[in-house]
Order: sequence, then structure tokens, then C-alpha cells
Amino acid sequence: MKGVKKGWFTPLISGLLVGVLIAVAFFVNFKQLNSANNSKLGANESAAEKTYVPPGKLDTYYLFASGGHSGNVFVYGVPSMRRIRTIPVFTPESAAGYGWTTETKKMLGKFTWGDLHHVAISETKGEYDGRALFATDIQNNRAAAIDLKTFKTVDILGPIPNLNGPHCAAFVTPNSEYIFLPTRFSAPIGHEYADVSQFKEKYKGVMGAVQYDFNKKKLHLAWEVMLPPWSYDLSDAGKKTSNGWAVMSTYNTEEANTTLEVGASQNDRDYLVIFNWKGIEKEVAKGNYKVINGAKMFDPVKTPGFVYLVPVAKSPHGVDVTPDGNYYISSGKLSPTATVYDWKKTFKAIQNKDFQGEARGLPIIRYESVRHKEVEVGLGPLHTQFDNRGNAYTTLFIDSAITKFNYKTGKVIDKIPVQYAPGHAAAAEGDSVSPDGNYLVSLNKLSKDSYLSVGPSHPESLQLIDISGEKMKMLYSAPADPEPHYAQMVKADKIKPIEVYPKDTKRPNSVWKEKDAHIVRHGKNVDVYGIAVRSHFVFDAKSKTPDVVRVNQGDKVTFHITNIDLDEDITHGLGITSYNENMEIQPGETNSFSFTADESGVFPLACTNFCSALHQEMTGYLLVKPK
Ligand code: RUQ
Ligand code: CUA
Repeated sequence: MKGVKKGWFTPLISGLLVGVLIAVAFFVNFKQLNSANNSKLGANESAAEKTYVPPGKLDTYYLFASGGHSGNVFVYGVPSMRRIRTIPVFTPESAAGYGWTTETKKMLGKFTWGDLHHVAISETKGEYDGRALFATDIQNNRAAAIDLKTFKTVDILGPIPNLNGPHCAAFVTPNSEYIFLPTRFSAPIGHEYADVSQFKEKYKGVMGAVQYDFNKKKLHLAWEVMLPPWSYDLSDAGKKTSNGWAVMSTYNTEEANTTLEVGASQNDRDYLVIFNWKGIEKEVAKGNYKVINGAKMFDPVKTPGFVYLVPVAKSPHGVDVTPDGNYYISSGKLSPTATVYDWKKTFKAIQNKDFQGEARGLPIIRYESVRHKEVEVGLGPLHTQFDNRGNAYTTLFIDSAITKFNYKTGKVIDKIPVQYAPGHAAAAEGDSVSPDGNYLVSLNKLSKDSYLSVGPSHPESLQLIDISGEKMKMLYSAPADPEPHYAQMVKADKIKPIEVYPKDTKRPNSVWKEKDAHIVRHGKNVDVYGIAVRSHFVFDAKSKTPDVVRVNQGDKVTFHITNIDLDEDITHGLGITSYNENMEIQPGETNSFSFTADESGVFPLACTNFCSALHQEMTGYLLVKPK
């Protein structure tokens, strides 16, 4: 019996035990799974909360992102990451009539595209001041200024003589004294002809120093610096203790004249180029320059003491000055290390002539004398941003991540994956002397599986990261059009846009009363001085058909239209059927376009911007009488 009892009892007990154990294990496991799910859900929920800006509420930051080869600037609100505006800069844009109006046509000249890589907000005492935004076109050698009162491009300078692809720009000095434009390509000065076999003798790098007159809203070229035939990459201006100096990175110090992929990756080290812009400014004021193609060219080899080289790991892609102005950080794209350099040590080394030789007549400062820390950040380090607690955030293109480290101690603190291949990152007030330390946006070159597929080419992505704590937290991913290169994030209350253009009765070509609208004919020139007001056009107040313009075939016709609706957001447009003419006229604005009426017939015209319930009735005719 015992045996029998034992026979059934033991299996029963052990079976029960096993069952209980499995149940417990399952329960524990389930609980763990569940809590893991919960915490994941919790993380997503809190991320969603942190980016949610309910209807009627506004974002706390503007993010100005470069639009790359679209030639535009994209404006986002942060933290919602909603895109709120496209500012056309180097490329025509029909919604705004940009490239059709007389003024914008003149600004764009013969160019219909640009490659807008870097944006820079104007600064006062090293703080973003919200007055203007600068950008450069690295293809057609131009610089642009955008007025942040109207969010419109107000001036384009260029093509600037002697420059070839100002990729490293735009970076402004702490009081917006200058916008520097160093070149990516070396070429013979002034587009002269010389075969690439004469690269070493004939080709040069150049750095342009451009100034902006905030009152006249005009850019002009102040002077240029002749540089060795290398490629200059992203740069930064000194601040606080290093104010008056600036630094740019270079590659192809090998001076390869073809197949740069291999040719420019031979040397173990390239250089950072340090220059004393306040000193050069004084030299140029004294007349120490040579005029080349209309530019005042300063030669730092002939007049030493203003430009120095510092060794850096091979093929660097940028250099960034810390908010306190005490350090500058650069990495070689092909080495996993970021080097933190010390400005004070740099000045001391210059004073003591602590050099390790020279290249192309420029002294090379001894690396060991100026290096503060070497930090293992990860693979493919590109650009660095900062918070307000002494931390740096370096993007890692190859690792698809961002590494956070303390730039004083060199200690790596955190690393966060991003989707995918980040170029730049932009921190809140990140290039100023006082970053906010709360948000960082990773500007990624690839999004792969992040969004619904739109075919073989996917959108780029902007990822919002919370950097307020010890660990970085991913908050949001917003798609972007090609191609975000750089962005700056500025406190929303620093930007003070106007609501309507001021009623300025002295403004050329403006008309402010319906009864004053008129048409002037001088031979073949027909000038229409009209108004747009909800919901009609008046071109000729004295005519029985005030919204009809009659011209002869072959006439040169100009429409000058003033929008006299001085109400927020009441924008009109004017488009002429079949004539490929369109413009936008914002409240209180006067705009014009001109064309030759070479085709005869009847051409309906209409307001293109929905302005009222009777927008559809806001029409008229252009009548072109055949010859
Ligand atoms: S560069 S992605 Cu055109 Cu700013 Cu480094
Ligand atoms: Cu005016 Cu639509």
C-alpha cells in the first residue's frame, strides 16, 4: 500500500508543485511583461504630453531649419514640431510670388535654385536677438538676410567674388559684426582658367567676411582672406573669453585635385584654422589688402600674426565653441574621438610661438599644448551642441546616435540612438552664450522605416530629444523635406513679427484709397497702380469697369498692387490666367510684377489667396488688344 500510496501520491504532489511553480512563474513573468509594457506606455505617454500643444496654445520655441537644395528655410514650432512656415530664400516659390515680384526677381537674378546649408540668427552680446536670420547658398556663392519681423528674405548678396561654395557659413560673431563665409572648394581666384594639374600653384581657398546693415537691410562684402588650397568646413566664432577670434575646420590638406574620397583621406591629421578677425579688420582698415575682383583681399602669409593652424584628427566636419567661450571642440569624421581644445592655451601657445612647424606659410600650433581632452564619443562624429550644465552633445553619423559628455572633465554621460544618421543637432539657444538645456533636435539624413512609405526616397527626420535630465529622452519624430543641414532654436518671445505692414503713404507705387487707383501709359509702358481689398480689385477708379485692364499687344505691363486691408492674416493674391504671373500681397503691403503682353486675347485675373466669403468673386480681366 505504502508503495501504491507513494506511487500515486508522489506524482500528484510533484505534479501540483510543478503546476504551482509554472503558474507562479507565468504570473510573475506576466506581471513583469505587463509592467514593462506599462512603463513603455508610460514613457510614450509622458513623451506625448511633453510635446502636446493643445489648440489655442503656442509653442515656446521657433526652430529655423535649413532646407538644403530646396533653397528654402523651414520654420517649426517646438515642442510640437509642427511646421508653420516655409521661407523662400534662394528658390522661386509661387505661393508667395517669390521670384515673380519685381523685388524678388531682382534678388534672385538668373538663379532658380540654391543649396541652403546653414542658418544663423543674429546675435547681441552672444545671445540670439531675434532680429534677422542669415543663410548661405553653397552652390551659387550667395548670402541672404531674412527679416524676422516679416519672415521675408530682404537681401541676397552674390555671387560673391572669389568664393567657391561657402559651406562653412553662416556663422555670426557675438554682436553680428560679421557673417563669415569660408569656401568648400578651392579654385583659381576670380574664376580664372587653370587646369586641375595646376592645383597646388594656382588654386586657393578664400574666406569672405560679410556685414549686414540692420537699418538698410542690406548685406555687403567687407573683406576676404586668402587661404591655402584646402577645403574649409563648418566653423564657429569665439565668444566671451575668445571673442574676436574664430575657428574653421579643413580637410583635403593633402591638396588632392581629383577623387577626394581617397585623396583627401591620406594624412592622419588635418587642421583647424584659427583667425583673429578683429586684428584682420584693423589691418584692412589700415589699407593692408589687395583688391581682387572688387574684393579687399588680406594675405595672412604676407602679414603674419593673424591666422594659425591647429592639428585635428583627419577629415573633420566642423568645430564648435563652447558657450563659456573657453573651449572649441572638433572631431575627425574618420576617428571615434572628439578633441576639446583650450582657447587660453591656444592664446598662450601663440604668444610663446609654441609651434610644431608650418604649412603653406602658416604656423602650426603644437597639438599637445592646446589639447584639453580627447573623448571617445563613437563612430562618425560630426557636429556638437551644448546645454547650460557644461555638457556637449555630439552627433554620430555612422553610429546613428548622439553622445552626451562633459566637456570639462571629458566624461561620457549618455548615448541615445536616433533614426538615422544624424548630421547636425540643434539645441535650444544652442549656439548662444547661454543655452537653455531643455531641448535638442537631431537632424537626421535618413528616416528609413519611421513613416508611411512614399516611394524609394524617404523623408528626412527631425527628432526632438528631452535633454533636461541626466539621461536623454526621445520625445518626437517629425518628417522633413530635403534636406535639413542645420537649424537654430530660439525662444519664441524673442521673435517679434509685425501683424500688418504699416500704412506708409510715401511708399513708392502705393495707393491707399480706392478712388486713387489709376493706370498710367507712357508709349508701350502701362503701369497699373491698383488696390486689393475684400473682395475686389480696383485698377482704375475712374473707369466703369474698375477691375479691367486694357492694353495693346506688345505693351510692357506692370501691376503695382497695395493691399489696404489692414487686418491680421487678410492676404490677397493676384494671378493672371495663362500669363504665368502671380504674387501675394500681405496686409498693408505693396507688390508689383511686370511682363510683356505678347499674347493677345482675354485673360481672366483673380485673387489667389482665400480672403473672404466672396474671394471667388475677387476677379477681373486683362484685355490684350491684337496688333
Ligand atoms: S554640414 S551634416 Cu552642410 Cu552642416 Cu554637417
Ligand atoms: Cu482677395 Cu482672395
